[in-house]
Amino acid sequence: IRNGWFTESMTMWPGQALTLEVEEILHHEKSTFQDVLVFQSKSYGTVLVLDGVVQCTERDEFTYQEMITHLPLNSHPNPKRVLVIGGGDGGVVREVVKHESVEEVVQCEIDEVVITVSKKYLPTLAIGYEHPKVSVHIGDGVKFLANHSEEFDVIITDSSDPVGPAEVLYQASYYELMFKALRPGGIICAQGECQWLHLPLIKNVITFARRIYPTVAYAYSSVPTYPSGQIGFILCSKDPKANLAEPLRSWSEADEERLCRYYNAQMHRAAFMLPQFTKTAVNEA
Ligand code: AAT
Repeated sequence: IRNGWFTESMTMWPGQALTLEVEEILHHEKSTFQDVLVFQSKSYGTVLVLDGVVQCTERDEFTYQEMITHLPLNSHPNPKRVLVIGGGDGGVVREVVKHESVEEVVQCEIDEVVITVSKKYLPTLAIGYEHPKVSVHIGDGVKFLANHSEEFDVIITDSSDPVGPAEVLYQASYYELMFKALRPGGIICAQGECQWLHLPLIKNVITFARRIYPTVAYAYSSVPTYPSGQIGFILCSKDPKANLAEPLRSWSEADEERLCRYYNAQMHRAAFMLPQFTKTAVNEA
């Protein structure tokens, strides 16, 4: 933070940086795993930053949390048990419990400090933790998965970038563990970085995902405060006939209006329509 402005810079997006005007620093500490910063911004509400990288802002968090959740959940015929890896702010579990079929949501977050500061400073996200269907496990997602097989209908990996504690979540071995932890017909959805910045990384993940899962697809959404204003999602299904781009279940228009601010059935389909350079890269993977 310099002269009242926070600048997000990182090796993963050299030569560019998002800058937000700061009104007040609310919290700053080094946890066991990462540098945790929460500040009040001038125009994006409260902002959560881990290791210098924006994880969410109050103003635009809904686009990411809704898409990473409702794309896989509405592509599943009857999701009952859902696992969330990461997602310490609580926004994803808040979205998961909007699905009435869901009986149980388990979250595995590595850093308890992220949960604690989110409960204090991001209550509209952390409200997810108050739901009786949600239980939280503190630990590494890879270690957690190693002890679970054929248990979950959907696994959402709401992870930070592959520099730091989330590096393990971008490896083939993690995708194999998720496959094993899924029930038949299960679906995974993972934070899939940005097509403008990380095409080689995206291609690499899709390549090994295709060796493990019969169905793999890429989708993306607009998020103003993520690098280059977009973020992607890697979706895989155990079902070889699955068409992830077509929601199997959808809400009525009235329910879409009541439950969502970004997601609707049309945005679901649209998210899988890729610009040619991305489509080519995904096809080559
Ligand atoms: N919904 C907010 C967006 C996030 S949060 C990512 C979370 O993943 C963090 O709370 C972090 O502590 C957690 N995490 C990192 N590594 C692991 C791990 N190995 N096991 C479990 N949880 C982990 C993502 C923002 C994306 C930013 C894009 N630039």
